[in-house]
Amino acid sequence: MTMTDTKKGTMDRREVMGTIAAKRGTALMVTGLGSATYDAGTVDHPNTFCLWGGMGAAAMTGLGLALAQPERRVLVVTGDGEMLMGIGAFATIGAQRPKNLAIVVIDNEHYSETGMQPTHTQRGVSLAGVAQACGFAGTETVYTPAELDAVVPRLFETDGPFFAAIKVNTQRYPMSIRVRDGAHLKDRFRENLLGAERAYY
Ligand SMILES: Cc1ncc(C[n+]2csc(CCOP(=O)(O)OP(=O)(O)O)c2C)c(N)n1
Ligand SMILES: [Mg+2]
Repeated sequence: MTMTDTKKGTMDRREVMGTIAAKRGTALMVTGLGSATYDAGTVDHPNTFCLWGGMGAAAMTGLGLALAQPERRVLVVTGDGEMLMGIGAFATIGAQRPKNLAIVVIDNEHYSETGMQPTHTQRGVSLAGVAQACGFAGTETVYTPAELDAVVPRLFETDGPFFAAIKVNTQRYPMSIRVRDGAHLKDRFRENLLGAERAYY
């Protein structure tokens, strides 16, 4: 495989999120700060835990959840900047190899929230290449809706860990989510997953 990604993305990030969310079933989802969390807010679900200000922790949060909940599928959806900040997570996930974990990066090749500074993926750094080198069971870089449709079932059905970088265009959307209280978001997720009895003790 080529270890650099140089083609440009044309897909719309909100359509990508909608396509993934439509197939999530009972999967638990963790979203990284920035646009991935705002995208997820448009398809809000109590089984989604969004990181809301902490950068670089989405994949590791997903790993912890996947290890704690081996019977559930866990999907992390984050941005290229957020993933680059926590890039060591690939090595830890590769060492643990949780079968129920998939990571998606919605890769616009920019730090959108802070003003569209280019990230290293714009210069050809391949996150899929890093994930593959770290021992992920499957990795893809996705450019087209047809490729996306082929990848989505692999997020939820095949043995992981699986990684997909989904190249999108640079469209920016309003940066808002309906529920902004981090403690509430955490409690909502735990209660939905564990039941009220176990969520707080
Ligand atoms: C430790 C830390 N550094 C910087 C920031 C500021 N920050 C918030 S969002 C963001 C950009 C995120 O970029 P990316 O993950 O690519 O998301 P997207 O482009 O989809 O918005 C940055 C730099 C932060 N919240 N925390
Ligand atoms: Mg980005």
